[in-house]
Amino acid sequence: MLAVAFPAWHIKLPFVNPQQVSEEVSQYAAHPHFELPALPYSYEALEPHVDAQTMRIHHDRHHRAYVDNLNKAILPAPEWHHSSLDHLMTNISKVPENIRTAVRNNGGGHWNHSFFWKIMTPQAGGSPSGRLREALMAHWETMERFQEAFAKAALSVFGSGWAWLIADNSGRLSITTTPNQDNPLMDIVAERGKPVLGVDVWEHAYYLKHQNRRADYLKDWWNVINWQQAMANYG
Ligand code: MN3
Repeated sequence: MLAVAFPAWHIKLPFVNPQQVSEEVSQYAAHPHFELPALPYSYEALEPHVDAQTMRIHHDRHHRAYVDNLNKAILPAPEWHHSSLDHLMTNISKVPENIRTAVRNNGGGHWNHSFFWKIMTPQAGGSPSGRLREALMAHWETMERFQEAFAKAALSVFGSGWAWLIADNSGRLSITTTPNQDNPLMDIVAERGKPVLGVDVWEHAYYLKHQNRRADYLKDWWNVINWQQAMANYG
């Protein structure tokens, strides 16, 4: 038996009542759906590898701006008001064209940073085990070679963007990069997959401590990786 649920956004109404739409819009403005998640640790918890001031500005100002601007961007599109963030990412090409760039940039920023905070932890250390370790070894043979390849990709991002370790449906791993706030969930990027690890290589992620030395930032970043979270992401 097929039990198919049709979410509200699939229902095409034959007639849209403008008054009802404007009510939904003002309701959404008063109670926006997307919220800034709390950091899962204190600002200084990742010291000395990631400094407290960077964490504070990155989370409280940059991430907050993505959330606020995402809520503003989808205001005129009530059919997306209650979408999950994952659904928004995987269906970004279906977002109305007049708001798509803003939703892509700010929704991507919200998704990417929510992911990024969790992939770091003050209780870092060790290395991945289980299925993730097997998949990493199958591709790169040693952790050192994987980390080298990942750092190389992260260094290759021209300007602002992200480097990702992603898994395809069969669990095969690969490394990819995205510009700006795009991510591998989006149905508009060249290489899609399930993110396992991701690193922010926008200068705002490292400039205060490392200035222009992205390679040094990446070296420090390995010291705060939450491999438990990466293993959970891999599944
Ligand atoms: Mn950032």
